[in-house]
Amino acid sequence: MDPILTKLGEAVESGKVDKNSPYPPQMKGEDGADELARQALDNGVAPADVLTEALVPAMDRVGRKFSENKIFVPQMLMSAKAMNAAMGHLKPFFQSGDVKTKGTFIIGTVKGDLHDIGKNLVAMMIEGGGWSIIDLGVDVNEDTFNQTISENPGAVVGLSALLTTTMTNMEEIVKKIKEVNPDTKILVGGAPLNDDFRANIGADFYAPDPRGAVEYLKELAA
Ligand code: B1M
Repeated sequence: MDPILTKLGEAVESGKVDKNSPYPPQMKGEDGADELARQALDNGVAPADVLTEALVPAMDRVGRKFSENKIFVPQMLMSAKAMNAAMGHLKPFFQSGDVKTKGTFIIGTVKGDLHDIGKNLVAMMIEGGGWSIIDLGVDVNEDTFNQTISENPGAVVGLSALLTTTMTNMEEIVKKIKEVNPDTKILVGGAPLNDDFRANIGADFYAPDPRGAVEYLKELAA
């Protein structure tokens, strides 16, 4: 593998956004994901290789460490930020169609619920897994989900809920999505959920953390 891609992967895994970024302290003054992604492209590395050989495996390692409690939310956010800095250089290639994404993932926190930290992490990790993301934000109702699905046929949907009171809203939303768009795959997550709840409301998959969500989408795209 091109040594720049190895360095880029390390920068993302460590959360080194750019040269001026003070985090992590042991990488002070070194190039970050921003500069390394640019250099890789300028050196002629294919944009798809930047994504699949550096960014995706790095975010995969980050997801695994988070699941194993070896890193925590702040470190994961820094890695996601570094990944986004690198993605900024790749976006023009995605938009021009030179690089294909694995699919579209529509995500939102269900109506009545304003918690978005977990949802944002899941969205960033899935983007790092090579999907295009439509983030509908928080307090999202069934009509908005259905409208967005009809505009993006084949998209996978992710619902997040953090409150026991909004879990019931999740049930309503799943029901309406399945009524209007029966083939849509729905992934659910959030601290109060479990797989029994997922089965009761008729969603397709429950992921306890971003890594579980990425793994599920990987299987769907295979
Ligand atoms: Co709220 N809140 N909050 N809150 N809040 C909790 C959730 C609560 C457990 C605190 C408590 O009482 N101990 C409690 C819920 C109790 C319950 O329902 N049983 C609670 C409450 C009651 C409330 C209010 C009702 C408080 C009030 O106003 N009286 C109110 C509700 C507002 C509303 O939503 N309508 C409220 C408000 C808020 C703030 C706005 C102040 C703020 C949210 C800020 C924001 O998100 N932008 C907030 C916060 C920060 C929390 C706590 C402290 C932290 C939540 C968080 O971000 N965790 C939380 C207590 C706690 O968890 N310690 C609490 C970190 C985040 C990374 O984890 O979101 O679980 P989490 O996401 C995880 C997984 O769940 C999973 O992956 C993530 C990473 O592992 N995951 C998915 C999440 N979504 C997924 C989707 C997937 C897959 C995996 O696929 C699609």
